[in-house]
Amino acid sequence: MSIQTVATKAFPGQRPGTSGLRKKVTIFQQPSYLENFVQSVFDTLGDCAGKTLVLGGDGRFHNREAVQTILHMAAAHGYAKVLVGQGGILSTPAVSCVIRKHGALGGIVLSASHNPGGPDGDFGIKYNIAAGGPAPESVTEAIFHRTESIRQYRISDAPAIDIDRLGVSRIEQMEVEVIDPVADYAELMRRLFDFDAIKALFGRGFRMCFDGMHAVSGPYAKTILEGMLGAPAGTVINGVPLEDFGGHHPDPNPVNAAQLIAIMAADDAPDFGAASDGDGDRNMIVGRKFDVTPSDSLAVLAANAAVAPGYRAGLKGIARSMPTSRAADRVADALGIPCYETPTGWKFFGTLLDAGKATLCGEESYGTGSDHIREKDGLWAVLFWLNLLAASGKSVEQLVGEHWARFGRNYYSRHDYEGVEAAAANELMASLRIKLATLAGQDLGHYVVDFADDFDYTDPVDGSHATQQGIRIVMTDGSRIVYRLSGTGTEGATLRVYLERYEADPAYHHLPTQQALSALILIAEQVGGITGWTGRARPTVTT
Ligand code: VG1
Ligand code: CO
Repeated sequence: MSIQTVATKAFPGQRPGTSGLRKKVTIFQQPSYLENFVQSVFDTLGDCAGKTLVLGGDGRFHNREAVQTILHMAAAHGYAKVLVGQGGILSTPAVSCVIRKHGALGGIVLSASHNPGGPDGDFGIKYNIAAGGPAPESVTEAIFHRTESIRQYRISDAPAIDIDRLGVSRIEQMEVEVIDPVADYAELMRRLFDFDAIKALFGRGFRMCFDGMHAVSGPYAKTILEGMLGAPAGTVINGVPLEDFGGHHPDPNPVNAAQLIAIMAADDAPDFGAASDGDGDRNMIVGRKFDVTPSDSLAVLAANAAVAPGYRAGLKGIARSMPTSRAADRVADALGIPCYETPTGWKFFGTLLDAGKATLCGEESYGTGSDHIREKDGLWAVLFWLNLLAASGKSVEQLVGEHWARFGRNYYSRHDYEGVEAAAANELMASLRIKLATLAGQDLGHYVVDFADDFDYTDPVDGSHATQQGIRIVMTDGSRIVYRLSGTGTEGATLRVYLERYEADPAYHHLPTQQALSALILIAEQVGGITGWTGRARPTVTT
């Protein structure tokens, strides 16, 4: 056994996007592709002697091979120890939890999250820092620059080690500890939520359906819901992680989680439904014949946070990504706490959480979380809802209806145009940027434009700056249209159009969402020229 130095050539395009480097599996299977990126991470970190690394992924195709490669490279880089999830499995929130609990220098998450998996699907890799969250852009950019000039990587030639058996083994001088992927995470959840109350709720015959979408959250949900909380066996469906997610898109929205939506629409529907994504950091909340938008979910949890023991002391602040609806802002106002607006991507919440400025965070893309870790957390949100349902004795629909009656309703929808030609998508954005200066004051029929800009963010904690984070057209009544290009896709470009309208009057709180937003949808098309640029008459996915 010895450490080898292997010559390599740089690959173009190894720049991390919204959440890590995501590419087709076939690209990651090229010799040295993963090695180059990992060596660039290690080179950026510098000396790792005596340090601990956390390693795991969502179990998608290529996960196991990648785990072995990274273990052998970590051994060649001087790490004292790697904590790896059994079978190479760790959800994204579990990685964050384990890094923090064990004082690791950082962690590597192997996932392309909600993107499809399998030999023809996507793979991904992301580095998380000691606080437990995704590396900030200063670090991801440094890693990217390193990938452009890399000439060699180092790796141990020791044989592959068994990652299925719990316990400690060694590669060179480095200790490898295979850990239970669920234990640390479950223990944290038990401290945050009133498990006795939730247990009593299930004891009273409360029924729920959790859709693991054949992704990583299945084992977590089974242990916590069916094991610790006594939910009946069968509460978790599609609970076994598969390398190709059963051929589905592990993206918990009403379009991709059609099976759960059908179950929740049946006459004998359970009381509560939920789903999580590929790597377990997203959540969708569903009531009987009633979907909760992620933006509303954040606002409802914020307004009721005190039901959960972990949040009884109150919230320090709320943070949401810019395109997320402003429902949470109204709650922050009522609570007399600040509400921060950040660019899309969980990495922008890290500084606010570390500085104690925000307690809850959320994104419209089915992401919710808090300062308990530094990633969004799917099962955490589900447990928070269960805690609220147990404490209130109300249904999901009742809780949301009462929330709207108190705060008003922010009608909200996101229209995605997937797999659009990248050049056309960029031109659409460029042509919008040119129009920005002339939009303010324009009368667009139902609405008058208050201001229009390209969202630009200065982090209030570390002063770092992010530009071109989404074009927003804000109307005088607060309604908004936001256009942005996705940073997580691997094929062409995806245009996201976010639409929001506030309605104070409870008499108008029960319109179909697309109908309530129809005037804004028309304006989004007129101003953006979406059909002209993309050749698409309608979005591929509407959530
Ligand atoms: C999308 C979402 C964003 C989320 C990101 C990672 O990014 O819009 O809110 O943080 O995915 O989520 P984009 O750039 O495609 O819009 V996950 O669960 O895929 O790690
Ligand atoms: Co995810």
